Amino acid sequence: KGKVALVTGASSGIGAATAKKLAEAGVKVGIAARRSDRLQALADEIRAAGGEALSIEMDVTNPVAVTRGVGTLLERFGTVDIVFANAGLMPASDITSLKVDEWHRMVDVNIKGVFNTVAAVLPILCERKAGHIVTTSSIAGRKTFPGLGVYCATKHAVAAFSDTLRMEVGKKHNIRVTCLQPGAVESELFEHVSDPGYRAQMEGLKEQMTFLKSEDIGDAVVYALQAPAHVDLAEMFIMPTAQPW
Ligand code: NJP
Repeated sequence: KGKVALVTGASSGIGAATAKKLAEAGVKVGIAARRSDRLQALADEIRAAGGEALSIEMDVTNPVAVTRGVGTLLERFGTVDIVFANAGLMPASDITSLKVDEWHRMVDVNIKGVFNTVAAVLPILCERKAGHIVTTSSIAGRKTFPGLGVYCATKHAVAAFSDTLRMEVGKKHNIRVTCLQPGAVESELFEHVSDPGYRAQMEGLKEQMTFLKSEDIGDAVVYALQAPAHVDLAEMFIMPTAQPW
């Protein structure tokens, strides 16, 4: 309560739901993404419910924009305590399709976006010797799946980065790091699949099983944040009950 969070990927899905859960728990949220109309609507919704929110239009692939975004958060709320580096995309396709532009976009957003976000806030948290960084990896950061080769590579990278960060900053700077590894979650993620075969396959999954709700991930984040100070939920592997792989 009374803490300040930066949430990336907050214009839809997991980020938006988590921002609302944090605001309900009394956290002041900086909600960041590129679609400012979505962010404005979410900020209005959070304020109407009695929370505090600041909409921050920023592209996580641009380190200058991320640093500027963190600056506006600091101007408005004075500090930052929690960072949820969550923005990501998953345009599934076979590696043999050579959709190299999509590979690069995933590397830029899923990996470098996390690096840029963490880099912009880490000096502040280290200086204060307090804070909690939450990243969104995936079940695809633990295993591999055909059609998701590059996505899996990016999510393995996020898991490796997060765990190393945890080891480096936990004792030395009193900063906790939690890496989320969700299974299938209802969101707009599948809408960016350009390969028609994988698009159909992923849409078909929704008929085969009940996905997690984005709110379920928001609850998990709040749970990790509320753990006693000596407890770091380093990894959270959260699956729909019905997911068989
Ligand atoms: O997807 P979606 P999720 N700069 O599409 C933002 C991971 N995950 O909530 O910029 C800044 O609803 C985009 O905002 P906008 C997944 O890999 C998911 O499911 O306005 N922001 C939007 O807010 C990802 O890391 C599942 O377009 C950028 C958000 O990212 C995270 O969960 C399973 C951006 C995407 O929201 C959230 O994805 C799993 C940029 N350049 C992991 N590019 C799942 N859904 O099943 C995109 O294991 N965004």
